[in-house]
Amino acid sequence: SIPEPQREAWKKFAAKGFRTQEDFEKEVVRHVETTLARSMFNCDETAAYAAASLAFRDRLITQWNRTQQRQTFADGKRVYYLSLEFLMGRALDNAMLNVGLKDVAKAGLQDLGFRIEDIINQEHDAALGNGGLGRLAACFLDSLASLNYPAWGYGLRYRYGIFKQEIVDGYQVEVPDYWLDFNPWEFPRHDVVVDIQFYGHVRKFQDTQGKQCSSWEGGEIVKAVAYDVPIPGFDTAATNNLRLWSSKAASGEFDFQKFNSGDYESSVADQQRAETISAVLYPNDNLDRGKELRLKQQYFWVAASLYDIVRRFKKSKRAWSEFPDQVAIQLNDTHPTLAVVELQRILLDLEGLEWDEAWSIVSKTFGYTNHTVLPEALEKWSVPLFQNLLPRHLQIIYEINLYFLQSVERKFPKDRDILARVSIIEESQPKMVRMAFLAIVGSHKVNGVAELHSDLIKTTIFKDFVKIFGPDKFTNVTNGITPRRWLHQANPRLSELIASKTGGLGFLKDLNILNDLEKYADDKEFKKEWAEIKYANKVQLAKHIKSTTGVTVNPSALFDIQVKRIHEYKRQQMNIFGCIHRYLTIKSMTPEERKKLAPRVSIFGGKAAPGYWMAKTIIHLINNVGAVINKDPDVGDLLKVIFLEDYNVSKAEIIIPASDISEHISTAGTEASGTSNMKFVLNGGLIIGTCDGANIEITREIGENNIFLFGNLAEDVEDLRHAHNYGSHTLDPDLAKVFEEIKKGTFGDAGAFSALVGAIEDHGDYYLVSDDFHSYNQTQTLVDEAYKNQDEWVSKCIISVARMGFFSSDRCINEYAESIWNVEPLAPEKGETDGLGK
Ligand code: BZD
Repeated sequence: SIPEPQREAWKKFAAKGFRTQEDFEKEVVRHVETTLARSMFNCDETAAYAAASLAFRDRLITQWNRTQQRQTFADGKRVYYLSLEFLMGRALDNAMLNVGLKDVAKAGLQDLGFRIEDIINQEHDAALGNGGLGRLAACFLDSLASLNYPAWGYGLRYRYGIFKQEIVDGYQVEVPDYWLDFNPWEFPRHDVVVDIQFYGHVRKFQDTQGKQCSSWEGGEIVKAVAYDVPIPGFDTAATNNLRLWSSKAASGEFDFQKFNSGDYESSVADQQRAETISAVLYPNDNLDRGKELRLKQQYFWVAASLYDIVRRFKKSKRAWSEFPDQVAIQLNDTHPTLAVVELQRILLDLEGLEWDEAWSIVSKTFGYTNHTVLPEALEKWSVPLFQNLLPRHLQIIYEINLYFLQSVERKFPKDRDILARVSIIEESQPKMVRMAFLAIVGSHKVNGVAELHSDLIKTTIFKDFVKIFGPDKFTNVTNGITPRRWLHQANPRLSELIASKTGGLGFLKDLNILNDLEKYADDKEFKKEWAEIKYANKVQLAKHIKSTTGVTVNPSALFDIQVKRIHEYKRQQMNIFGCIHRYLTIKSMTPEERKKLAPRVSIFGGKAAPGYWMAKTIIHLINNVGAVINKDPDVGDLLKVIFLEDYNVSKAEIIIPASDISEHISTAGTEASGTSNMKFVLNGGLIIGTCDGANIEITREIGENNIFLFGNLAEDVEDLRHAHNYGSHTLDPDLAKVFEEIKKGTFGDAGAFSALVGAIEDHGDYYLVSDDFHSYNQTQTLVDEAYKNQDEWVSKCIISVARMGFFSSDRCINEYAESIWNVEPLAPEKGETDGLGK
């Protein structure tokens, strides 16, 4: 660092970042003219976006520096959130709002000849995630910074995020998402580089004191390079860090020895192999495929992150026993579970601690969040694959398992089967490492993401572990969403209206303030404004639908929306069968009867994993049904079926504020939480849903008069499935008619949909579509009726929003901080907040 006498000069010239409109404009022009080497004669919207983003990035990095200095100086406990996915969406709008300078930027851009909306729309989404799990991580980063927690996110800097979805002739086509052409939001840290080892072998030896030691040797090295993304908190100078690792060949550009000996191709191949590690996000959600490259990604990211965390800890010169007082690491699902093993290896092999001492540190450091009970999503790795890629880690896992099983045996000497049930190693062919079990054994707390889900994991998949470790190790932290992005940014007019009645933007920091709205639930003037905002949001979505699909929809119709990853358990198939049922009903009516119907637009969106054939078939059916219904003159405005291409975070910001009703209709017990349900209600939409995930707590908060629940309960699912397989299974008569229509070819080649129909008719209807179909349609009729009474409908929406305070991710992060991490916020000093716009 700089010697004391010279520091005055540094302070004098310290970067400050702009505060006023004039300074913002200066910064934009400077970036256009110098960083981008352009001028006012060739500054298009892309360049203006780049320059505005760089101006904000510069401002954030000064706040970032101060935040990091303050945290280092305070030397307290930090949280590290390890997630393979961060579904961040766009950064510019978020930065402007969180820093409180959007108005300044708007005026500044206008003065320079641009409309702020056009500039914001230039940005490519940072789509480094699949769905709920990745977006949750992004909401958590926003809350951690906004609440001033000293916290870092660690992830992978994928060159390709989740694929772009195109719909061609009704089919999903995947297009690569190359998003790094120009990314003004990251800081490459070419000086923060970590060597990561793979393959090789383990050498056993005795040290000078005669202690048995192990050393992992040979194999190959790949470099991990850090890229930092500043995360601004809302209305605070605190700016946290998201560190993403990028892989690079250890030998630099290429291996010069090979090059010089004429082996050019193989030297390039080495380089490419290294870079492949961080090349692409696996596009499967809730499905484990066991591919070697995925395990490589996991170890690469975990090893680099732990190296960084341990290095930071070692600077403080504390005793190792204090590690868990300084460091809390949260495992976002099992994807980072190798961190448990890697920390044990570092302490044992590199730092020379004894096993028990090391293990006591490790198991106090980690917390594990489970996001699913679906068996096909529970991660397992084949032992031979592990043995080859990470030989020393496999040894350590076996040892962890040995000590664990010994303790279980001592506790339950008479239970002969329990050992096989809870073993981290599954005795299959080949043997498998059960990552969830390893995560439980290596963590001090395990949490589910909604009450029902947390109860389910305790009574089903992790039941034995509750017996072994006691119930206190297992807890619930119900998910939340950030109101900054999902209300203020996505629905600025509603946010403004709420602010006008609740005394400013304080509700964005304490969402329980929304309670104040309840007194306006019958206020004529307020309701009128509320309804106007919803209508305007629907007009905006209708425009988007028109421009992307060519279909005209009526903004006065009821907008019924289901947007999420396409999955059989989420039951988009039930929704589209419901649309067909509605269509058949309309067709069978007289024109007089039709006049009484409430017009409806059914909107779908979401990606199918590229290898998930059934999910792709569902997309195909939705598109084909839309093509038939949307041009049927008998139907007109009464029903439109729309599939919106390429659902992502920035599209969600347009779609969610425009909904009247949204669908969260998973088979009871399958959706761990769901978070879009929270977003829809917070934006003044009602929901139709099953008693699943967070729907149950949403009902508890907003009241059962304000939600449309239907379907079988989680506790009955097992019996129903059993009855399908061993008893008689009669198809719901309305569903049978829908199937007849599909088989007739009304929606294109019936053969294309035979597997979808067959799964229900002939193969056990695992997701209980037929069992719930009647209840679903009946409840949709209740929705139609309720929507006709607009006055009451709007009151329901207002009351629901007023009662949504619980679902802020701020509440959720405070719960993690208190009950799992044991960390305190560290607020900036007073002067540091200077210049924050209000
Ligand atoms: O996590 C989702 C659950 O399905 C939702 O119910 C829950 O609300 C959110 C947040 O807790 N899970 C995922 O999104 N899972 C994945 O995306 C995923 C990705 C890779 C591998 C396995 C699962």
